Amino acid sequence: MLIKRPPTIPAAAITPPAVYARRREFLRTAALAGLGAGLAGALLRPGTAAARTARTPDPERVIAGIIPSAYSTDEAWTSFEDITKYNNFYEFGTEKFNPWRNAGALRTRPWTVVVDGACARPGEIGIEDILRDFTQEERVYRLRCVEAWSMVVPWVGFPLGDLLRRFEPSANAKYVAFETLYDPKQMPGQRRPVLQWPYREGLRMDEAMHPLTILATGLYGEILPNQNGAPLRLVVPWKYGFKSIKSIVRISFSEQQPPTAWNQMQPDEYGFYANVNPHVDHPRWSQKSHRIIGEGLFSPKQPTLLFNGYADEVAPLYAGMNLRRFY
Ligand SMILES: Nc1nc2c(c(=O)[nH]1)N[C@H]1C(S)=C(S)[C@@H](COP(=O)(O)O)O[C@H]1N2
Ligand SMILES: [Mo]
Repeated sequence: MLIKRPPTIPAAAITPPAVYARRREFLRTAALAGLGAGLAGALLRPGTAAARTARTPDPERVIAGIIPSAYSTDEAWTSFEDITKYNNFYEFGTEKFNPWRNAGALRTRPWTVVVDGACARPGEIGIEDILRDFTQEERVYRLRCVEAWSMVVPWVGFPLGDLLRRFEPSANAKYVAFETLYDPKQMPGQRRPVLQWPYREGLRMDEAMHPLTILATGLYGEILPNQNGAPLRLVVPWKYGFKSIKSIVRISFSEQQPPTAWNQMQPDEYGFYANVNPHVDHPRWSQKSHRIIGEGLFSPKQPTLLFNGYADEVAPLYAGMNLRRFY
């Protein structure tokens, strides 16, 4: 798909004052948190600054008190336009532009997430409590889709493990299962059996507790647009996009590996682990390289890195595992 884009506008010409103010606030918070100049410097790389200035923040949607995360990459951010108009969210249609067109009417307030299964304190938590109780961080992560494109997204979110611990998972909880809202009235895609609804995903417990795994509540400093999985979605930066389940209403601890929407549909195409891995091809295409959305159809392909470049952090999770078998 060819994406048309306006010519690049010099950052300084269009940077709204609010963005400068927010950037200064990041630096102050970073200094207070003792994160040091390296991180503050990374946030100010020219590419990063240019990408973020393409967006005038919507004051109604800004999330207060966001702190920068030490886990961020310093790559240039994909534009807000590309992040919000090129999505997979089959509940709103199977074309990349469908979620942007169709997800607007989804009601994301009030919103409750049930947490149950193998844990000592099953219960539920509302989205407002989630935003209040868990420190919201800005985490710039790559998101890599199995179809050979990637984005660099300034997510807002917090470690999934922080939320899971509150419900006291049992020692025999080996997996965590996630479920999207099922509501065909609001999600027209669910009126057709494109996937087995509701959309489901799962992680092994150690993957879920890894500090790189986050629940995202926003992007570009604002609450999540519906098409990106509002009000709460998973982001696992070393795995393929489909693991990043959107609009989550249930999280369940389990002793058994849970079924996932893509496994149920096409077991040999979409494995449970779905680690970004250039050495294991998808049955229908190579996974050795990909394009960065926003750099154009004719931009050079990037070599895909093992675990999407996060190997130093996550390779130990898979020590001794045959990743060809568990793909
Ligand atoms: N509920 C739900 N979650 C979903 C999907 C979906 O169709 N439904 N698509 C997945 C796929 S295939 C990808 S690539 C990512 C895309 O996330 P993005 O729209 O934020 O880029 O969402 C994932 N999460
Ligand atoms: Mo995907």
